[in-house]
Amino acid sequence: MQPRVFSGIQPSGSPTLGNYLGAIRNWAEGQDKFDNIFCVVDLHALTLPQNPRELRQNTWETAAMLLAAGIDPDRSLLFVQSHVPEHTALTWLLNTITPMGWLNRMTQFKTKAGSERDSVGAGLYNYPVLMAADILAYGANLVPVGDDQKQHVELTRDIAERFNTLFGETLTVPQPLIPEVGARIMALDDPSRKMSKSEPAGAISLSDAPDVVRKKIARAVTDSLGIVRFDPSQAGLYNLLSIHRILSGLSPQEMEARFEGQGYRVVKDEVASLISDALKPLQDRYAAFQREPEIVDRILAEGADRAHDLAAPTVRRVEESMGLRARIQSTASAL
Ligand code: AQP
Repeated sequence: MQPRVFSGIQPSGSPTLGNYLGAIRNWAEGQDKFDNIFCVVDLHALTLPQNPRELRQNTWETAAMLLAAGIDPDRSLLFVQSHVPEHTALTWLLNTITPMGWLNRMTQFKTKAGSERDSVGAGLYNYPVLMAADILAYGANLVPVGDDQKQHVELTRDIAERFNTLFGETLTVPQPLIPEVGARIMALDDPSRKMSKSEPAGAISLSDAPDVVRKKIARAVTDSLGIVRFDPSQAGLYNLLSIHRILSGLSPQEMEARFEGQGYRVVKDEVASLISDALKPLQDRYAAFQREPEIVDRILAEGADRAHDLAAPTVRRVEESMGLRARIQSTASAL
């Protein structure tokens, strides 16, 4: 049997080049190697304020983008998180065995809550437990994610191990699968911060037209050294060269030789062209889904039914291990 992978993406804005290079592209490429489950995690998006109309729109757009990026419904299960109630049911159960101290250590909460720690919703604090439920409900073996989500997958492992120790072997303990290159694409306007869909100023959206990509890359923050080296201390340039490397397949040495004696403008022009060339087929397929949105709706409806069939037995086992459903069972056996 192939190892099962589970991964999700939040519809918290337009998917970005960071999401694509760090996650979606690898999901699409790995489809023949794994038993694949991909999810648009709208309940996670709700952990920060969302406009309901925009959330609905972003959920559809994100699902259609995944399909346009090559997620194939014949090889992968694709659905929307809130369409499968087992995710929230399992979250509650796992919450009861997750120590607060573990959640206090999560860096994403610290970054996202910032100075608003006391006023953000409790859902933001519980975000990692919902993510653990997503993964554990399907018995996933591997979780392909960008570097930023590694800590959450490690927490998922801890929760699964704690559950198994407390109640007996029930949950599969997953492993993170982090890409060697592209695990963290940085914001164009501030290369010390990762590119994020909720901060569009520093992001390339997967739907950006070539002229928009060119303008954004031209404005990307670099440095005043004027030497093209593949060196993390030149953070802005390093980010652009990392994008180049993934899309062109050139090694760092080949890139340095190619750009020797050239200014950053040449690098930026090439990076912009590589991005637009990579996005073009994806954008064409996305436009086709926009013309026939019912295709996406049908794939998501079928995906939710199949996901429910897979997750329900796990949640049932978890409930029974924890001592729930006892009355229902004894009534049933008395009949
Ligand atoms: N900048 C990035 N570089 C590489 N990988 C990235 N991912 C996100 N940003 C980058 C990976 O994309 C997948 C989906 O991410 P997500 O939507 O679940 O949540 P996120 O990591 O919080 O992504 P964003 O774009 O930054 O969303 P917002 O702005 O809502 O917080 C994950 O595998 C993630 O690692």
